[in-house]
Amino acid sequence: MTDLVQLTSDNGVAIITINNPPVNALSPDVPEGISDALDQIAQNASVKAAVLIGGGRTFVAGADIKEFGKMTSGKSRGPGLLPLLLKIEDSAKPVIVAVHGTAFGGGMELAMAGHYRVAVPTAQFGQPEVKLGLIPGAAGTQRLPRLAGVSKAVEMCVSGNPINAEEALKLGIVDRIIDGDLLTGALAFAREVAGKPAPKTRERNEKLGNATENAILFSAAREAVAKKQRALFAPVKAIDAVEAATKLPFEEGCKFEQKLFIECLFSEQSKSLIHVFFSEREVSKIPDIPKQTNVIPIQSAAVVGAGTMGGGIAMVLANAGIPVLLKEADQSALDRGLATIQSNYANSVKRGRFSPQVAEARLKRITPTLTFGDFSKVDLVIEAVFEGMALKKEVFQQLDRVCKPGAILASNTSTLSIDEIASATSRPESVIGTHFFSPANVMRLLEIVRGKVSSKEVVATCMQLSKTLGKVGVLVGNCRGFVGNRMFGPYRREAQFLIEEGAGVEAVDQALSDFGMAMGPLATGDLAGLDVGWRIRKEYRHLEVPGIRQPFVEDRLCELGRYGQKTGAGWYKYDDQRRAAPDPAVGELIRKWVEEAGIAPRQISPAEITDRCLYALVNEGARILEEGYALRASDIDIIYINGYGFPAHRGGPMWYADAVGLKQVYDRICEFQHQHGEIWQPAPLLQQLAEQGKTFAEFGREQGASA
Ligand code: 3H9
Repeated sequence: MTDLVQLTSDNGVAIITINNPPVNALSPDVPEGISDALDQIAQNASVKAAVLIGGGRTFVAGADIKEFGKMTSGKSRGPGLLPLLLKIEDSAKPVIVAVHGTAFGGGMELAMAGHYRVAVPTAQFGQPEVKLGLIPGAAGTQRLPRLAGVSKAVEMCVSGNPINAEEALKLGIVDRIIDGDLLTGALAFAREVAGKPAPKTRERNEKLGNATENAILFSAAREAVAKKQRALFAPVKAIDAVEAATKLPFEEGCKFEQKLFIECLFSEQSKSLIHVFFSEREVSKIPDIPKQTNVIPIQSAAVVGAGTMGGGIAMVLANAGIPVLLKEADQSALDRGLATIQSNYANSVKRGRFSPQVAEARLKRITPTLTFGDFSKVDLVIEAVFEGMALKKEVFQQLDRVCKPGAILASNTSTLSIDEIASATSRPESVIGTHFFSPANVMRLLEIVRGKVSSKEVVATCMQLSKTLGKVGVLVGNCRGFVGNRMFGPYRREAQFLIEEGAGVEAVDQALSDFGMAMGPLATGDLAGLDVGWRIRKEYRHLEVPGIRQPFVEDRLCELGRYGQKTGAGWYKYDDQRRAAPDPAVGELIRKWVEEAGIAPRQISPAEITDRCLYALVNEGARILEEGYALRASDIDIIYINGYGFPAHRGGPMWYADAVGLKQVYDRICEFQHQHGEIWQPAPLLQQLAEQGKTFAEFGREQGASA
């Protein structure tokens, strides 16, 4: 027996308890511990059945993901679960698996090897491996169709989404829901089945369907994957593996699954997605803010400004159960804002996302107001007024007058200095940036901008609040554009330069969407509104270095009133459903303007398009990292994946650069510098790491960012 697994008994029923906090992952020694327990149970005549249960907050969340990196570098042979699962299934005494929390991945596979499964009503079951670029690797693709049917098995293995206990019961994955204490219920179940012949999942073939139906099902699944998960490797392999369950004997099917699992494990996509998994959890660790830092309870909030952002933020708060005041300067703006919120909720109800009752309860939490009257009661205010420093300062002066001491005063600014905004108050320590992304109720990213004197409590509260709101909060420093938009500037600048040098509008967007970006940079501009950047460029023109090349085509489009989707025309033209179509008029205009500017058009390859745009991101990311405005390279990756549509299977821009090799990225940037001038000056950190043969990830570790 190992320390991670305990064996006890209760009146003739053995209890195997896995205790590997926090999530009982199947780390080394856990499978061995279960195996030892089974040996002892087999030898003990007084034991008639066994319950396998997880200690702490969950059953088993899967294989230990940390081990995968060791497996691919040859330092570990991995969990080797298959023999253990056969041993459980072959146990002469029935094994009842008792599930609370999650039975995910290897945990689900472990549960399916038991003869029976019981679960609390809140338990969840899933094969989420595909989200890590993997497929189930311990017979999940072979046992799940035997328990739940082929169609459900395909759905679960391809989407990675879990199901609840009630559905698992209906499907035949779970045999009984236990309403009271799980262990007591599991022991009672064990006594009922002890001594009776126990079913082995691997021998249950009745749900494996027939060849004709299966052929239709698999071909539909492949078509759907080709449409929705076109760039991904694992979903296709998951289908292949489940299909094998319907065609091959169990042992052969397992061998086939193993082969595909290993292919996935060694793929760049899986390495990238595992990086994303850990990075997303790392973001909440702030080196100078200990876990026990006091957090301010947020029981009520207010939002200033009921425009697109303000309204969206009010919805996010209301959706999380926080009552919120929504303030506007005049009645008509307030009415417009509320009408948008109402229609957003109505749409969600129409799409079946939640019931009309839920929508009504959420809407009720939003109280419209034209005054600051009730602001003295709230714990948090988020300002989301028009992006201009003078107006923001005016609002913060007002908030300073009306809000109670200790209330958090946050700004949703996307570009302006938090310190300057804070200087309008007598309590800059309570001021912070909470930069939501549009649409605020959909996008997961929340940049939390730490001012020079934002208190640790305020930072810790906002980091925790991001989780309550269902967002990924990433702490960033107060520089122009913060992290995301600061990097987005050079990225979009390159897209425009490429256009001015001869690339077509669609060619630029296509190259980046082929790379995996959710949208091309020009279409993104149209969505966000080209006038936003135009206004910012005008505001900051005085800061530009004289003689440095600036793109001009987008400004010209704005001068013609082509602001993007909202005006029906930008880089593309749009119908009244906001569907984009190429606009030959734009091509003509560009040709004319470029000729006037004396630029000779040339052929530009998709590879040059992606290198120029992506390396512009990376170069700026390296500066941000060096200047300390992001805590770690992986934080930048999380920002780009959750806020800018960067493909998760590429791991984020900094991870992508590491994967390409920083030397290669640096050399290419030097080439661009040679061709296009100082705008491509390589970031000193990039040069240093490239010369040392290191990665951004190693730089983070050396700085102790993850401490
Ligand atoms: C698999 O099973 C392959 C198999 O087919 C067999 C192959 C042979 N391993 O998310 P949280 C850590 S693939 C290692 O903040 P929550 C996590 O990093 C696996 N560590 O909590 C964090 O650490 P820290 C399939 C893990 O309550 C801490 O636990 N399974 C693992 O919000 C708390 O995590 C999955 O993909 C793990 N498997 O959510 C499930 N899981 O505190 C992945 C978690 O140091 N896990 N950690 O930052 C999850 O989806 C969520 O963690 C879960 C809990 C829903 C379980």
